[in-house]
Amino acid sequence: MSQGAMGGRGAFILFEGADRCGKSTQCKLLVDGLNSRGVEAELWRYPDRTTAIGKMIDGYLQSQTDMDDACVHLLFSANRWEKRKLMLEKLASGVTLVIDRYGHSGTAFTAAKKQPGLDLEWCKSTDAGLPAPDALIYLEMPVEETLKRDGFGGERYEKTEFQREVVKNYELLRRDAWKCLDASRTIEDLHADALKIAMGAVEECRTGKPLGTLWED
Ligand code: DGP
Repeated sequence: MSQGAMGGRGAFILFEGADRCGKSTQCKLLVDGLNSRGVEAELWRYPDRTTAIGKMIDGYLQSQTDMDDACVHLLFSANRWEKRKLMLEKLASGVTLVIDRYGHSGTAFTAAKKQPGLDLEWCKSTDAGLPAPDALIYLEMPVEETLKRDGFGGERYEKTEFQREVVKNYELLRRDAWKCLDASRTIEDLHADALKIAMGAVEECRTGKPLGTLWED
């Protein structure tokens, strides 16, 4: 029986971390793990490059286009707002969403540019009111380690100094409720922990935990 059929809403499980920390692998494994335990789960990621806004972001990330820093921040944020309604519908119907990046990336990455006016509070403000995650799994890894991983270096933000600033911003955003996992552990170990955290959140949401909003914690 699906989660929706059993009653209760789905959970919003968020993965955050610097580039190449292993989020995408863990997101996929978690969705498979949840589905195989009878929890209907979907994988989402931000930016969602399939929408019209997402295509503009994609062009920017691949350095095909240039854009004002505030403007591109607003596009990333709009990309989350444009999917809010669907997100609420999915969660209400009992589907658990495993999401790769969200407003926390939005703030950590834009604020890392250190542009006048684009401080943490301004960056956060454009996402205020979006649904908040029920569990935030933060994959921690020294920037030096992520640099050694395959595929690093292709896109606009994949530069050592920039990633260091991103990690500093995550530290400023960090809350006690975050589940911080050492991303240098094995894929299997991380998955086991992520699954435990996610199953806990799924159960809480099924039994009535209300959905929060950013940044009310
Ligand atoms: P990904 O598809 O997860 O590799 O993300 C693409 C890149 O965009 C990555 O370097 C992180 C960055 N990013 C993700 N979300 C946001 C956002 O909301 N704002 C900014 N400025 N950057 C973001």
